[in-house]
Amino acid sequence: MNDYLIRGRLAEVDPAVAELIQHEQARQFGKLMMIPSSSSAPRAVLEAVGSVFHNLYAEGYPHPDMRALSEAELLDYDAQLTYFRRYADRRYYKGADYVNILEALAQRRTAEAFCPPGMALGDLFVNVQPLSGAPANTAIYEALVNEGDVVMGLDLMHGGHLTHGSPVNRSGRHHKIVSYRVNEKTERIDYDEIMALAMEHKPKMIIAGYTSYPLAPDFRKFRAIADACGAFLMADISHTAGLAAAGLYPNPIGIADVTSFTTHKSLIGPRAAVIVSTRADLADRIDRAVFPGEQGGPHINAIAGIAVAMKLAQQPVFKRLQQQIVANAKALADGFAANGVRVAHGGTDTHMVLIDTKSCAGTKDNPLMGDAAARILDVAGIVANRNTLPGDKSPLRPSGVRFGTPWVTQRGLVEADMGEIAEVAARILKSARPFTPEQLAHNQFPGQGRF
Ligand code: DSN
Repeated sequence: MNDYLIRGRLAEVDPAVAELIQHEQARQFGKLMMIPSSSSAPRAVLEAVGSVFHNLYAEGYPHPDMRALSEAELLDYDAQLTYFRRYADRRYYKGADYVNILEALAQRRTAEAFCPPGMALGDLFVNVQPLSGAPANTAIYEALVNEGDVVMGLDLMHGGHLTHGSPVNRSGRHHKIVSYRVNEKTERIDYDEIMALAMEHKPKMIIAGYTSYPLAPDFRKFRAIADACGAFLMADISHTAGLAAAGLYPNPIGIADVTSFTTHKSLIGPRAAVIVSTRADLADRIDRAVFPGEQGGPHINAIAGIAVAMKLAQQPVFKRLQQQIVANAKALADGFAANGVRVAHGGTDTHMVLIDTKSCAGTKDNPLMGDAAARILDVAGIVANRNTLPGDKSPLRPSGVRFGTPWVTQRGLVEADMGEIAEVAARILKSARPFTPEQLAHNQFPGQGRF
């Protein structure tokens, strides 16, 4: 049989998809990509993700003894393959000869990148199989709480993630969620309020770490609250894992019972996630909750990408990148404030800035809202996302836009560029005027309709 279907290049086999990829490449290159959960995966990561590891099924885990091996010992193929052929492994499929080495390498490098001072690599139990952040968090619920148990997380509208108890997510449907909120005046987390709420409702798990709250939490204060009410503490640092690995954001590992994070945001790795626990008594529960509880076969190619990303995350150049990401976010926030745009939460400690688009244009009864603002900015070449701010009534009518600096920093932009972006974005948003189709047809501005 002709091997055309196997060996044909994409442009020959499917010119339509090949063209779409080219358009997308041009879009990513031609615009300022400022969605804080996005970054540009290094070529080395993409090579690993696009490798033949993609072709495998390997349900199960590497042998637990491999946790104790150094990178040199893991890469001693004679020793590893001899052991594998003599004793086989815990996988449900044969053929995991190299998968076991790869997964153990990804686990070890993750431990190296995130091991806090005073702990040993062996104290960290790392699971690199979650397909992404939501499945990772769902597995943690599966491991630590039962249906109907009380769980506390930050309200979605104030910066929590869907999986932190939103009623439209299964975390919210299957558990009794008591959301904490930021103080609406300061727009900051209030630990006394959280402690009082926790003592009143006695949650079984408390979640710290956020999706659209730009300030750093104090994980030790959360630990004290969790201890006081007898809860597990789960940290979700999906957004800030790159910053934490570089020492620029508090590292919850060793403080929280369990920490989850995606590897494709500030960590600039593959689309995947990791769960780390420092409690030996929970490690097996978490592994079983990921597989077979939540998932089937892991994406081995993504695990290859994690191994590469965790090596990169330990390089000095990665730390410099993360420092610039944070410096750029602060410059962006300052730039917006200097141009008369209200910066929500009073600024940023991270890679993320939220602005209040109501402060840019419109009236009290018809303000510029986040969706229209994000649409206008996109047309102008600045890609960000609409986002709720404290005080909003519905996630469908958010009054903010969320910006992030990882991708533009990877492209070499610095503080002065952020000032320019803030100035241009402010000017564009402030010149927005509402209109009706009739007014538009007759070029009648300012109008009275919708933005
Ligand atoms: N959807 C991601 C974000 O943009 O923050 C989180 O999962």
